[in-house]
Amino acid sequence: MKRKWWKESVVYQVYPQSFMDSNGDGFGDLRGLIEKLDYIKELDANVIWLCPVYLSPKADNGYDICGYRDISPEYGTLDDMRLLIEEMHKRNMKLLMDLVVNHTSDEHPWFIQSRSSRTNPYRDYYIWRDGKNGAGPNNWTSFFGGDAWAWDEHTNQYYLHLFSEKQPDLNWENPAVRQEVYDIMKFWLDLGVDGFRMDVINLISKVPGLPSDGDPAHPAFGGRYFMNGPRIHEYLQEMNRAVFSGRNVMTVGEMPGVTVELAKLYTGEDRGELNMVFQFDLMELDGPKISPTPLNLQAFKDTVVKWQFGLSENGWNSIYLGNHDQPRQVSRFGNDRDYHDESAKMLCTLNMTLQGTPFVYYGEELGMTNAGFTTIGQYRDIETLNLYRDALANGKNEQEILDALAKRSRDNARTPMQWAPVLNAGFTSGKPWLSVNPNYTKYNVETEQNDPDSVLQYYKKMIRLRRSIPTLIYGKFVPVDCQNPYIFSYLRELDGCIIWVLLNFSESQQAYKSPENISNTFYIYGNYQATPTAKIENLLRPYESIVQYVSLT
Ligand code: ISL
Ligand code: CA
Repeated sequence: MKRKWWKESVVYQVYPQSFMDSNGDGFGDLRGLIEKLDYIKELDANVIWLCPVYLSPKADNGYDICGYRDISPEYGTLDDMRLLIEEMHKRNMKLLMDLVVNHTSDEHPWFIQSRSSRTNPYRDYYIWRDGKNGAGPNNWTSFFGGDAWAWDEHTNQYYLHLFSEKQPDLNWENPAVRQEVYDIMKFWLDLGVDGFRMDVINLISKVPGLPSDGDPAHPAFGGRYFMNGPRIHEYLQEMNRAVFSGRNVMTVGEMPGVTVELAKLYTGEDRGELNMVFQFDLMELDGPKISPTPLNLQAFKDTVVKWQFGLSENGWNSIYLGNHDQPRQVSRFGNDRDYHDESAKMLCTLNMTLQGTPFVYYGEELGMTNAGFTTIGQYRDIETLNLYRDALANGKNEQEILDALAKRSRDNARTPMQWAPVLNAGFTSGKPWLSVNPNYTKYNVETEQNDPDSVLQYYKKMIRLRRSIPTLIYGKFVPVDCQNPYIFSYLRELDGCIIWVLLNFSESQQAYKSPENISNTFYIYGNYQATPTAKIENLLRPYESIVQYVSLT
């Protein structure tokens, strides 16, 4: 397997609106992020993925862009961006920009032109179609609820929007659109950024003719025809030739609906497409957002194993359990009430010991939890508000909806970063755009810096281990005790160096099996004090995690 800097990196994801507000307007900004670079550096994450800061009317918090070469004034200026890059490079850190090019804002000048007349030169920058029987041309639905087609009265056609109506899809079939995107990417690389996280990038190629989902006429495309279309590999390869030649960048493509088989193509070493993808299999194990179901550990393990095996030879995984679209990982996969610290540390251990590049979402390193909102008025996210509206209209009970949102709304992970046990958690001196989680008094940077047993200290230690032990980066993944319903256990092996990871996903003590030919173990790190009990009786305490060297006979 080839060694690469982006395989040896740990990425820290910043949701800029919620990270640090430098001027008291309640919104995080670039100056705030710059103030906190030393904090991220000390964590030993070396790459930052910055969610969108471009000019945007913010219908979807910046994932609706109307100026790709400008910064939204709430975040700062292009000069602030230059300063951020300079300050990061000084610290040997790299910056990934969020590239949102499946769609633009409806307020982007291209779309304003496009919708002005059927003959406008920009008409074909977007996907316009005549309707069928008084509705859109096919049955596609928006990720944010409702029809994916919006009627334009002025030109009497529908346009496609896989997200909100304010996010019309670009027409990648048009070579001029592709050229525009490549020029934008070069602009940012020339400014000094080190790579891109590409938003829903497998949606840029749709199946020709835009057949309705489920239409059996196109068996090769799996029944969902707005994703992984026939030209996707061509586009990504073209992008590489046009933009990345001669540059040593990092790329990660966000891909709803991607399979292991497709990911092998997207990340294969000699294919010239992407370094890694974000897959959604683990995010879809606990039911739809509006009606969540409990997690099944066996399914979780099987999914991790499938991806670890699938991309072990040729390709590369990204490792994440949370981001700005998902609930907080300790609330979802751990137990944020009775075993908060133990389970937050256990999940950190998982993230830092799998094969693939780990992503840490801001605040995860403190054990930040779901928001705990109880009324709809507390939420701001467009997806959440639409889900609520649609579910109510479908006759669902309001309390059930609120319970579901409390588990799965995207706003759970967007509450302000918890810096200190002071007003607004030290995030802003003004009124935060989204409420601070009241548990900031307990889980915050200042308090956790001073507590040797905190989740934060554990992250610092685990990230350092991850980055300094080649076996944890490149080692082969070998599952152990596969059918254990409570414990996830696996080896990582490289050049005779073997590391054994044990993770208890349950609230009680559990027995585990050792690999058969084991002769000796040497404890590296864990989330409880090391005791002989675990070794002798093969028992793990609630949410216990242990990382150890082993020798085999
Ligand atoms: O979380 C999701 C899956 O249920 C979707 O809400 C999410 O929109 C999807 O994963 C795609 O996400 C990306 O593109 C969206 C943007 O809202 C998300 O924040 C972004 O990560 C549209 O640009
Ligand atoms: Ca601000």
